[in-house]
Amino acid sequence: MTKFSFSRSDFPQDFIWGAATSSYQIEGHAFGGAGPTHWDTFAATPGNVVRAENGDTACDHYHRYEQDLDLIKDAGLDAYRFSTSWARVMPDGKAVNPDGLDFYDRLTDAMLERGLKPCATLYHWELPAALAVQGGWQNRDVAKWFGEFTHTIMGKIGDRMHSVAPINEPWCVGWLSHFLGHHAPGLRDIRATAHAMHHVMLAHGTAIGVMRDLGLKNLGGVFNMEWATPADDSPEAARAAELYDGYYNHFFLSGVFKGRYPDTVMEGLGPHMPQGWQDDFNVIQAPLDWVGVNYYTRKLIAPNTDPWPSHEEVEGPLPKTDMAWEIYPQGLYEFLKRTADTYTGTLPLYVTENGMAHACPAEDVDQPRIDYLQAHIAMARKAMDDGVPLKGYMIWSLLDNYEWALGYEKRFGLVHVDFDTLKRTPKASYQALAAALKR
Ligand code: IFM
Repeated sequence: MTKFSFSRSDFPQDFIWGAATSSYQIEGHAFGGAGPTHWDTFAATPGNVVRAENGDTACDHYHRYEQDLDLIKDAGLDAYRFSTSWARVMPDGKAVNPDGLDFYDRLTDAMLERGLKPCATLYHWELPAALAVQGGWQNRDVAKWFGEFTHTIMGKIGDRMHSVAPINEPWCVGWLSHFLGHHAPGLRDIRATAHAMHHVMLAHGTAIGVMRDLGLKNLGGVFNMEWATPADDSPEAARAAELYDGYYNHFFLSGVFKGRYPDTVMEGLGPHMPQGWQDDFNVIQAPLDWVGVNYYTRKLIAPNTDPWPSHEEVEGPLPKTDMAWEIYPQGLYEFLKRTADTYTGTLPLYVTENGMAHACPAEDVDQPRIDYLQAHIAMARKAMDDGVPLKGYMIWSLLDNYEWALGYEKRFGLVHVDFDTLKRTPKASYQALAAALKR
C-alpha cells in the first residue's frame, strides 16, 4: 500500500488533522537571542548525547518557518502543534527577550494566514540553564517561574491560539530525566524524581490557572503513554507491569482527574515526596477542556531483584521502529478507551503525537511509516466507533529533527531534512497523507 486506505471523509468534518514539532528539536536554539538550556549543558557533557549533538541549528525553523508552514498547509493538515521555548522567551528564566516573543508572534500570524490552527505547548523540555542550577524541576519554585513564563508568552500570543497545553509529556520531565537519567538533567535519583514528578504537576496546574485568568479557552494536558505488558504469565510479572503502568500512565491523569497518585507508585516515591504535596491538588486539578495522548509503543516488563521499582524492560517479539520500539497499534486503542472510561468521560481527546522513526532509503520510498500511521489511525477510528470522543490526530513529526539523546539519527519526519544543507524533501508518507486528506 503506497496510499493510506482512509480518507478525510471517513472522519467527522470537524476532526482535526495536524502535525507536531517542538521548539528545541527544530528551531535552531543558537538564533534569536535564546539563552542556554539544560539540554545545551547536558549535550555538552560527554556520553549523554550521540556525537554530543545539540539543538544549535537543528532544522533552522527559526529562519525557515514560512516554508515549513507551507508544507503543513500543502499536506492538507488543519493544525500545527508547536511549542514555545522558555529560554528563547526568557533567556535567563526571568527577563524577557523581545526577539523571542516576536518570533512566536510572527509564527502565530503566519499560521493564521495559512488557515492553520495554532495548537501550542508551553514547555517541551528546554528549561533555562539559569533555573536548572537552582534545582530546576526539583525546586518547588519552578511552578511559580513557569507561571510567569506562561503569563509572558500567552500574554503575547494567547489571543490567537486554538488550544494550549502547559507541558509536553510530564513522565519524561519527571521519570525519564530524573530516575532513568536519559534526558536532561540526567539524574538517577529517586528523591529528585519524586520532587520533579510532583512539581511538574504543580506547574501544569499553575499554568492552567494563569491562562484562565488571561481569559484563554480550550486548555488541555498532553500525556505520553506506553502500554505495559507482563513479560510472562507469573503474578510477579503482572505486578511489575502494573507498577510500570502506574508511574508511567496513571500517575499524571490520576493527579489531575482524581486528586491523588496511585498507591503502587507512592509505595516507592512516598518517602521522598516534597513536604506538603498532599495540599497541592486544588492547583493540580484545575479543570481541563481536553486531553492529549502521545502514543508510540508498548513495553514488556519483568520483575528483577533491584530496589524499587524492582523491574526491567525485556525485548519483545513484535516488529520494531528505528527506536527499537515495538509496533503495537492496539495500545493506542486501549489507551483512548481507558482514558475516556477511567478519567475524562465526555471530555474531547486528541492523539497529540504518534509516528515512527524510520530512515527510508529514498524519500519516495517510505512504506513502513505509511503502514505504521495507517494501523494507528485505524485504531483511533475504532476507538471513536466504540464511543471515545476523539476529536483529532497529530503526527509526530513534520520534519526529521533532533531526537534528544539520540541526536539527529532517528528520522520521525513526514519531510526529510538534509542536516548539511537543511533542504526539506517531502517523503512518500507526506504525499500519501496529502492524498488522503484532500477535500
Ligand atoms: O521526539 C520526541 C518528542 O520530543 C516527544 N515525544 C516523543 C518523540 C519521539 O521520541
